[in-house]
Amino acid sequence: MIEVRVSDEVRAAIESGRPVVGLESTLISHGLPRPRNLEVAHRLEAVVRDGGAVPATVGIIAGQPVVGLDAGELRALAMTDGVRKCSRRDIALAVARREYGATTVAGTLVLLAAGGVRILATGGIGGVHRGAEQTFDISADLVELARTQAIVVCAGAKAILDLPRTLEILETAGVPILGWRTDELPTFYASNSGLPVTARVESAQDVAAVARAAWDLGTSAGLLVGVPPPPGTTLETEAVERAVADALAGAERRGISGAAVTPFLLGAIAEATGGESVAANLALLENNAQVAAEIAVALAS
Ligand code: PSU
Ligand code: MN
Repeated sequence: MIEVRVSDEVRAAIESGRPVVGLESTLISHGLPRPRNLEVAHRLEAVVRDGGAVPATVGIIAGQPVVGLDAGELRALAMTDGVRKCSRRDIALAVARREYGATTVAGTLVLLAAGGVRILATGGIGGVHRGAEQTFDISADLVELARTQAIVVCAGAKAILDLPRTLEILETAGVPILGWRTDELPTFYASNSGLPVTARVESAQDVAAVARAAWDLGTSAGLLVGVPPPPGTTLETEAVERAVADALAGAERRGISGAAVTPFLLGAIAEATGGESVAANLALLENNAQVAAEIAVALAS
């Protein structure tokens, strides 16, 4: 079992059955530009608190996995170079070498499970990359969702991915996608993908009931909640598609592969949209954190 340091506040909340919401840190270290990334990290925690839950941002500090980073630790992950992007496979490396690590959705799920937290908010999950039939680039987020009893609240999967194939893998893995007051999978920059969710949910109680039923059944998989980005913050689909196509071509030209692909594409799209994608990203992150808090409160009651 991995030794996870759970902060006093998070531990107290878990022990007394109060709601906790996990937050990942890769989006802070590798997904957003400085110094906005640190502001966002604090803002997401504040949103969770306003929603009546305790935030537990996850990361690895000098080799120590932590559930519930403090302000200094958040700053270190946001502002330091050379932070390792940690999916499940990378955690042991960061621990053994006493490194700083930012956890992806997959890495965060591993550490939250060790710490006893069952709900996580993020922006968009990783998924099947376009061209995966050639590259086999499929995010470990999907594998971890398939084997962790947790709720992941997100704005769907990002338009940089192959969304239909991502849905197919989730179906194979036994992970339902609950559409938050929507019938369609959100695509991060847009609320409509034309792709159906498994079921529509109208409330946090609704989500909590499905999760309890899944866990009571002993199913090992997680649940995904897809929350449409807030109105007025979405980007025009055609502009996104152009930016994605250019970013993908750029990645190929430069021979970028593996864990570097997602951060590269996000950076290229931010540049191509003049930072509009970053603004959209922030809006939906807050929105997702708020919905996750609501669900955590429903789960705890
Ligand atoms: N989506 C974003 N920003 C991000 C990520 C996803 O909008 O920074 C990060 C998440 O941490 C996610 C990870 O878990 O990218 C997936 O990376 P990969 O495709 O290498 O598994
Ligand atoms: Mn990958």
